[in-house]
Parts: sequence; C-alpha cells; structure tokens
Amino acid sequence: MAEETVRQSELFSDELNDESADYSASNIQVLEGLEAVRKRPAMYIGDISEKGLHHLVYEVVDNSIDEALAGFCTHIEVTINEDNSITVQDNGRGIPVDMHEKEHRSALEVVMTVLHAGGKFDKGSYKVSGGLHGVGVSCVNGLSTKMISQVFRDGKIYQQEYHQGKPQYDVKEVGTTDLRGTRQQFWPDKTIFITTTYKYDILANRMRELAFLNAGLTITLTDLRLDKNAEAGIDGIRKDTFYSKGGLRDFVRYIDSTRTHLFDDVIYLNTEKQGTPIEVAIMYNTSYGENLHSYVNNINTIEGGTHLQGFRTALTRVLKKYADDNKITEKLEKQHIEISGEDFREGLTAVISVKVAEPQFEGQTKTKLGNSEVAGYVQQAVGEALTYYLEEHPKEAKLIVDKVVLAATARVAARKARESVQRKNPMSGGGLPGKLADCSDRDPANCEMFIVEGDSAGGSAKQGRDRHFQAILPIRGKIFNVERVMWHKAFEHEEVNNIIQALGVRFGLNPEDNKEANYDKLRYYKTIIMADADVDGAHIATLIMTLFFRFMPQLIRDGRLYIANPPLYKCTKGTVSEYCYNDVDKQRFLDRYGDGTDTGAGVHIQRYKGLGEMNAEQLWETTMNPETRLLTQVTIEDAAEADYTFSMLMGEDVAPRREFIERNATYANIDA
Ligand code: 0RA
Repeated sequence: MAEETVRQSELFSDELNDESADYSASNIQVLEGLEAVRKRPAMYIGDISEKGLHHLVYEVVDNSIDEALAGFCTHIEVTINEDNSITVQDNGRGIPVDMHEKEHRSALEVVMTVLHAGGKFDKGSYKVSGGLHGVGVSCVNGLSTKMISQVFRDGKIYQQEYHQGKPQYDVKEVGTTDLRGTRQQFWPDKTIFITTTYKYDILANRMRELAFLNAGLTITLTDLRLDKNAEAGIDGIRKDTFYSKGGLRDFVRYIDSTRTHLFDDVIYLNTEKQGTPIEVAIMYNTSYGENLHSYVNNINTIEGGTHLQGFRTALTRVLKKYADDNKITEKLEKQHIEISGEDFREGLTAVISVKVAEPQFEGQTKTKLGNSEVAGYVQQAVGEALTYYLEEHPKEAKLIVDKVVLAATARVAARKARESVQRKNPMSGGGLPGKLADCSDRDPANCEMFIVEGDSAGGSAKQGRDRHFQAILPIRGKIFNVERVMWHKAFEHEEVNNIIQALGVRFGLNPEDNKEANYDKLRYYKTIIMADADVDGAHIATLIMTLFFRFMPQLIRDGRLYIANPPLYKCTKGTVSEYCYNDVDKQRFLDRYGDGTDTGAGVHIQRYKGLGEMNAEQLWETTMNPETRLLTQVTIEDAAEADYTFSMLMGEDVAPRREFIERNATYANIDA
C-alpha cells in the first residue's frame, strides 16, 4: 500500500514529462482530466456562478438517484452544513471499494478521480440519471478544496479524502456501522466559484422536483446555518422532507394547484415502450395558457424535443378524431372555423418524463432531446392512454372538447378583431408607441429600456436618463393580468401593446409553427422594470414579469430582463449622506453615525415612498446610472416552480399570495 500512496501523489504532480516515472496512459488521463476541469470549470458544469455552484449538489445527488432507480436506495439526505459545505448521504449499496482490476486502485477512488467513470464498472445497471452535463462526481471533487467520501458496506466504514481532487490516502477502514450507503461531503473551491454560499430555496426546488420525478423516493434537505435560517424568518434548523407517492400525478396537481380545474381527474400514464419508460400526467384548467413541462432522465428539457413532439401529435390526433367522430368539426366548419393545434392545448398543464438510455441532447443549452425514435414511443403511449381515457370518461371528454371549440371560436374572433384594429390604425404594425422616449443609439446591444410606473416618475426618468442609450416607457398603473385573459386579447390592451411595440418583437406563440416570439428585431438588450419599492410596485413588477414569462420567456433565459432597485431611504448626518436600499443598510448608517436608533444623535432619515419623490438627478444617481445602480436580473431557475409561483401570485386565492410576498418582501418595514 505504501507504494500505491507514492504513485498517487506523483500522479498529481506537474512532472508530466518525467520519463523515468512509470505512468500508464490511463494514469495520465486522470491527471489531465481533473486539471482540465479546474482550468475550464464552465465547460464541465456550465458556469462558475451560483448556478454552477448548485449544480455540484445535483451532480452528487444524481449518483444516489441512479442507485434509487436501480432499486437499492429509498432515502437521500442533503445537508447544508454550517461552513457551507454540503453532505449527501444515501442508503444504497455503497460505492464498491474493492480493487479495480485495470486501474489497480479502489473502485471508489476511480469513481472519485476519473472523469466520466461513475457506474462504468457496473455494466448491468440501468444508468439513466446524470447531471445536465453528465460529468460525474469526480468533477465535483476536482472543484472542491476538500472532499470526503465514506462508504458504509458490510458493517464497515471506508473512507478516502481528497484535496482539489487529489486523494490524500488510500481508501481505508475507519470504523464499524449498521448503516449501508454512501456519504459524500464537499467544500466548493472559493478560488473557482464566484460565490460559495448555497441558497436553501434553490436546492429545495430541485429536491422537490426530483421527489416528484422519482415516486417513492424520500429526499430530505436540512440547513444547519442558523444565521441564514434566521434571515428567512426560521428559528433554529431548517428542514424539509420531499416525498411523492403519486409521482407526476402529484407534480401536475402541485403545479396547477392554484388554478381552477375543468374537472378534478389527472389523466395519467406510466408505461414503457421498447425499454423506454414513459410517464405523463395531464390536467385541464379554465385558464387560456398552455403549460408543458418535459424531462429526460430527470433533466428539465427546456427546449423540448422529440418526446414533446410525440406528446403534441398524440394529443392533437386523439382529440381531433374524437371531435370528428362526434360531428363537432363539421359544425365548426359550417361557421368557417378550423381547429388548430394550439386550441387543443389551451388550459392544459402536463408533465412528461421519459428515461432514455443514450440521450442525445441538442440545442443551444443542450436541453432538447434529439433521439428520433422517442417521438414514436411517446406518441403511441399517449395516444393509447388518452383514447382509453376519453372512452371511459364521456363527461370529461365533453368538457375537454367544449373547451377546444371555445378556444377555436375565440381565436378566430380575436383575429378578426385584430385585423380590423390594424386596418383602422395602420401605424400599429411597426410604429413606436407615442409615449416612448427612445434613445439615439441604434445598436440594440448598447441600449436599454426602462419600463416606469406612473407618469410623474416617467417624467423624472426622462429628464434624468442618458438619452444616448436609455429609453423610457412610462406605463399607467397596473397592466392587465395575462394569467386571467386570453393571449389574443393582449393586442387590444394599450399598455401591453406599447411594451411589445417598443421592444420590436413579435410575441406569443406563433400558431403556424408553435414557435415562440421572434426576437431578431429586439430593440434593447436590457429591459429594466422600475417600480415603487412597495407592495403595489411589487405587484406591477410581477405583472410585467408574468407578461415576459408567459409570452417572451426566451428574453428571460437570455438574461435580458432586470428590475431596478430604487433606494428606500436617504440618511444624512451633517455633511455625510448615503442612500440606503434596505433596512440593513439604514441600520449600518445609524450605528456608524448615530446612536443606533432612528431618532438619536442628529441623524436625518428621508424615506422615499415612491419613485415620484425623487428628482431627476437623484433618480439617475441612485437607480439609473450604470456605475452606481443596483439591478436584479430576472432568471428562471426552475420553469415548473416558476409556473406554480406565477399562477399562484396572479390567481384568485389571496392567502398563498400574501404568504409569498411576506416571505420575499424586501421593502421598508412600514409596508410589511
Ligand atoms: C455501482 C455498483 C454498486 C453501487 C454503486 C454503483 C453505487 C454508486 C453510488 C453513488 C452514490 N451512491 C451510490 N450507491 C451505489 C454496488 C454493486 C454491488 O454492491 O454489487
């Protein structure tokens, strides 16, 4: 064993060209492998921001999920430790620790230090999981200052520790145990990641999603950081247990829980075609939107792909046939109305999950399934299940088809209305809204547009801006709630129309090809929502975000939507004055220049109740000047969760909305 140790430490030295050392080809690959990961981390985990940081956890959890899919693991425990390290423990068989024949090292060490080695030595297993990039746990190891692997097998605890991926000793026995499974703890490398602070909510959303996607698996998430928990208003340790018996049946109910349903049933299928497991759950609600969420091997396929295509085809064909058989199409044709694909999906919420042995991921973000055979499998599976459902449930079938007819009728009526509006006002085609104060630069990459609540704040913003690259679009009060209205109607709404026209995009789903809006003509690379820092302002910002999320999600994915953060206070003491953007900033000022209270020791606090209270110069200085302002970028971490959140925020139910706003509020205490 002593010899092993020496060899391994040499293996990770930089003396690659040392001819005298006895390196085998595979050993050199090991060295290059993890060095490469540290040199170009983004190539392996996407990026080195918060997203990449959280990706490390998913990568480790994925290995445990594979063990669950193989049928040997029922429980995964994820812990955020006090020092921001992460522990993932499962009750599976434990990673094998015996000698790897070819590598002459413990199998555990191979898994932990060889890129893409995970599961390779276990041919019989059905490995379908794997992070988005499928890089394996060795990647996490390489990007961690320290990692400790423990395996509980045959009554013993085996352990190995790594620094930046380098083993510190051979796998050794460190004790006895009644447990079975694998425990991984890692400390993300601060010299690699922009931030190493984990966010509970981001991990919780993914663990909830994984529990829905893998029925019967229990995932617990624990946060031992008392300070972070206190910030979230939680006293002591924070913990959630995610478990779903019904799988996607529960998932679709969760996503759709704040909408009104056409009927209570979930249309559900769980089957296999040619060795490809397929699970689908469908609900119909009374809204006008279509919400499809698709997964391949537990990965959210944001760009869709063949599985989604198979689903759409089956849905359209089966419902069309039902409508034909019941003479409904005939009736519509007499009114010159033809049903189109989108009509079948209005008010539909569905989750599609397939497990593909060798997935080909395509598209810009590698989240589009390319395997052509899967389209046929899904189409067949959904076709059979839906046909059967309609036969067995005539009442529900009628409700669905009535809704389709209504959608088609309304769509045709809306088109006629739009055409007549456009005929009357020929400018509405390509012109810019009269209220827009445009910028002079014509290169969209340099330009930004502020959507400003209220005419008076709009006036200050127009005066305060840098007119070269900043455009101002004032909007009046609340724009309409896109969650509650058919999207065709958006064209009839002035404020929404102004936003769309100013952006220069064709928005919404294009009925011809079901593709999203066309962004080629986008006039500003940044859109910045500027609203008051109070509950009303938050509501307006949410309405605008919903508009983007539902009709122009690609703009959010491309990182083009922002929220401005105006200050809440201006604190002055003598000649010193500072803008404070939250209560923590204000307290810091009071502690520094006063006696810590709002009134003591001659400190003056000016509280801004709205944007309108700031003059043009102040607005520029605090909120618009790129040198000094604070912008929040809007992101979609998790589309299913965002779907749930927006429908909840925009829905009729007040209680969950209030709770969400209270939990996420960052306004001054006065409003809370
Ligand atoms: C391959 C074979 C065996 C276990 C595993 C992989 C395994 C890997 C991971 C990663 C995280 N948790 C895990 N649990 C198990 C066991 C083969 C055997 O015991 O016969």
